Amino acid sequence: MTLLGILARAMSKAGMAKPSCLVKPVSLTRIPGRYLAHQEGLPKLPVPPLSQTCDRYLAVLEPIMESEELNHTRTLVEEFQRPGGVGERLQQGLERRAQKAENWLSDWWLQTAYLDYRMPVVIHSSPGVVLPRLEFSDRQGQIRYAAKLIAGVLDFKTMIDNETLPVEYLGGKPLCMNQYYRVLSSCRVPGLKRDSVVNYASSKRPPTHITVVHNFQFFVLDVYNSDGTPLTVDQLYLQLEKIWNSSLQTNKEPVGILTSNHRNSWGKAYANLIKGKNSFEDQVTWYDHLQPLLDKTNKDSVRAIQKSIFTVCLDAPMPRVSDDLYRTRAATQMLHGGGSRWNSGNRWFDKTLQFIVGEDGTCGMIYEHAPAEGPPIVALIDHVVEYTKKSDMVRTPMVPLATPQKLRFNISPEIKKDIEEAKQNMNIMVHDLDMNVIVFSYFGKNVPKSYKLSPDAFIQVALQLAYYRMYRRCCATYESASLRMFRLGRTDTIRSASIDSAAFVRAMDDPSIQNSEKVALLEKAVKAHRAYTDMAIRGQAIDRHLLGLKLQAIEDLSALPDIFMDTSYAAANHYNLSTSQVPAKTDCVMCFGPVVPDGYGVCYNPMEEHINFSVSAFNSCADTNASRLAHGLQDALLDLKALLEQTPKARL
Ligand code: COA
Ligand code: HC5
Repeated sequence: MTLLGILARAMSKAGMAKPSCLVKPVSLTRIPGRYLAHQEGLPKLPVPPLSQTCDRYLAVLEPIMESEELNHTRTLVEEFQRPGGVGERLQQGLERRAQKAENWLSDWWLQTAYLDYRMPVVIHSSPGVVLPRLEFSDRQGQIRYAAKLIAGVLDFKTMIDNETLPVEYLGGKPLCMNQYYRVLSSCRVPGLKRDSVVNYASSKRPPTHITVVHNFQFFVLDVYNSDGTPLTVDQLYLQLEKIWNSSLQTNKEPVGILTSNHRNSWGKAYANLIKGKNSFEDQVTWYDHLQPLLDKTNKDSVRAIQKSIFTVCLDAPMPRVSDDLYRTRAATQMLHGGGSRWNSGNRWFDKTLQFIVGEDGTCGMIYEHAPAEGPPIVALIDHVVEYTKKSDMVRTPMVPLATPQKLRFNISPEIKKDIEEAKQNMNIMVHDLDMNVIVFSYFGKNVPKSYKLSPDAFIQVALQLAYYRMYRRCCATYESASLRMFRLGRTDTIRSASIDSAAFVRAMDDPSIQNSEKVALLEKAVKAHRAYTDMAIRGQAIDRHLLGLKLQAIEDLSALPDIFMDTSYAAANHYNLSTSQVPAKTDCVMCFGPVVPDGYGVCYNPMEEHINFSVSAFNSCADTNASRLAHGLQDALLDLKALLEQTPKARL
C-alpha cells in the first residue's frame, strides 16, 4: 500500500476527516464494524442533475459516433431537456422515487440487468473465478481440499452471521455491506417471463446444509453438528468420501444442465419439473397414482438445492493441456464446465455460489450474478484461500454422522427431452466461447504508480489502444464502477472510450508525432479516465441515470422520448468492450463472457507486479478474436511503458 493509503486508513480508523490531498487516489481497505448501524449511516444514491447528464452523454458519444448522427442526437437532447419538457418531468418523477426508496435504482437494476434478462446465465451473466492450480490430481486430494474449502466458507459465514465482517472502504468512504448478506443460502428461480431470487439466510430456520454434486448427482450435506458448531475438516472429509462413494455411476441424467438453458425454456421446464405438469402424465394413466409422489420428490430436491448455504461441485478431471493453456482451459471449466460430456451437468447454475473442486486440481467457482457484485465474492475467496493454507487442522473426536442424502429426481419423458435440448444448447455455447487468459508478467500496478498514474486507468487506456489497433475505431466501452458508497448501491458505468483516449490512441502509432506529445496525451487520457471513475463512484455517472429516466418514462408516459429511440442511444449501449477490474489478494483469474455478439468481455486482477486478465469473445463472430485482443493488450501495456521510459520528462 502507498504511504498515502496507510495514512488515509489510519485517519479513517481514527474517524478523522481527510484533507483533500488524501481523498484521491482511492483504494480499498477493510476495518471492523457492525452491520446495521453501519448501513443506516450510509448516504442515499443521488439523482444527478439533468443538464449534467445530458452534457456528459453528448461528450461520451463523440469518440464513438459519426458527426452527422451526433448532430441529430444533439437536437434530440436539447429538446429533451428544454425547460418544462419531458426530461424535466421525468427527472422530477425520479427525484420523488429517490426520496421514497432506500435506493431509487437497486430494484430496477436487479430486474432489468438480471431477472428480466432472458439469455442463459451461463457465459452471458455468471462470472467465473479460477484459483491458482492446486497440487493434487486424485480423489483423496480433491476431497481433502473440498473439505478445507467448505470449512473456510463456513468460517467466513460465521463473520456474516455475527455481523463481525470488517466494513470495507473505498477512497476513505465506508461501503455498503448488504451484498455479503445476499450470497449465502440464496438461489435464482426461473420464471416464464421473469426470474426471481430466493434467500433463506434470514428465514426462521436458516439452512444448515450445503449441496454437493458429483457425477451429476446432488447430495444434501449437513455442515453443522447438533450443538451448532460447524463440522471440522476431518468430519467433512469423511462425509464427502461417503458422497463420492455413493455416486460412482457416471451415466446419470444431468438434471442440473437444465439451469443452463435460455431462461424462458428453463422456466417452462422448471414448471414441469416441480409441478409434474407434462404430457407424460396425461398420456400414461397408470402413472396417476404416483403423481403426488413425483411432484414432491422433484420439488423437495430442487428446494434443497435452492435453500442450501452453497453448492460444491466435485468435478471429474478434464483433458490435460499444456501449462500455457492451463488457465484458459480452467476459465472455461469455471464458466461452463466443458460441455455435457464433461462437467456442465455437474452444476446448478441458478445457485448463487458454486465452488468447483476438480479431481485434477483445477479449482475455482462460478456465481450467479443477480444478488451481488464480484468484490464481495472475491473477499470470500481470499478468506477461504488463506484458510485452506493453514496446515495444522484441529483433530476432532469422531461422532458418527448421518450419511448425506442423495437428492432424487423423477425424470419424465418431457423432462428428458428438456435435458437433451439443454445439453445441445450447452454444447453450442461451449463451442462458441472463445477465451484467452494471460498472466501479464512484465509489470503490475507498480509501473503506472511510479509514473503517478492510476493503474486502472492505465490498463483501460492500454485496452483502448489494443482495440483501436485491431479495428481502427473506438467502441462503446463499459467498465464497472462500484456504487457501494451508497446504501444498497450496485454499479454504474465508467465509459472508457473518451475524447481524450481517442486522441491518444490515434496519436500513439503516428510517426509524425513526437514522443513528448504522446506522453502528454497519454497522461491526459489516464487522468480523464480517473476523473470519470471518481465521478462514477460518487453517483454522478450518466448510464444509470439515463436508465432511470427511461424506466420512469415507461411508468409515466405512453411513448418513449426520442432520445431513447435514437441510433446513438443503441450504439452507446452496444458495448463491444465490456470490462471489469476485480482486485484480489489471491493470484486468481476472473472471467465472464461478452455482452454483445460482436464484443469482448475483459476482466483483470491487477497485482503489484503482474496482471491476470481474461478476454472472451464468440467464435461465431468472424470479427472478434480473444487471443488477438489479449496479445494486443499485452503489447499495448508494454508499448505504454516503453513510451514513458523513452521520454525523460515522463517520470515526475
Ligand atoms: N499515483 C500513484 N498511485 C495511484 C494513483 C496515482 N495517480 N492513482 C491510483 N493509485 C493507487 C491507489 O492508491 C491504489 O493503491 P493500492 O494498490 O495501494 O490500493 C492503486 O493505485 C489502485 O488505484 P486505481 O488503479 O486508480 O484503481 P482503484 O483501486 O481506485 O479502482 C475501480 C478503480 C473503478 C476499479 C474502483 O473504483 C471500483 O469501482 N471497483 C469496483 C469495481 C467492481 O465492482 N467490479 C466488479 C463488478 S461485478
Ligand atoms: C469475479 C469477477 C466478477 C466480475 C463481474 C462483473 O464485472 O460484472 C459486471 C457487473 C456490473 O454491474 O457492472 C458486468 N459485466 C460483467 C458485464 C461487466
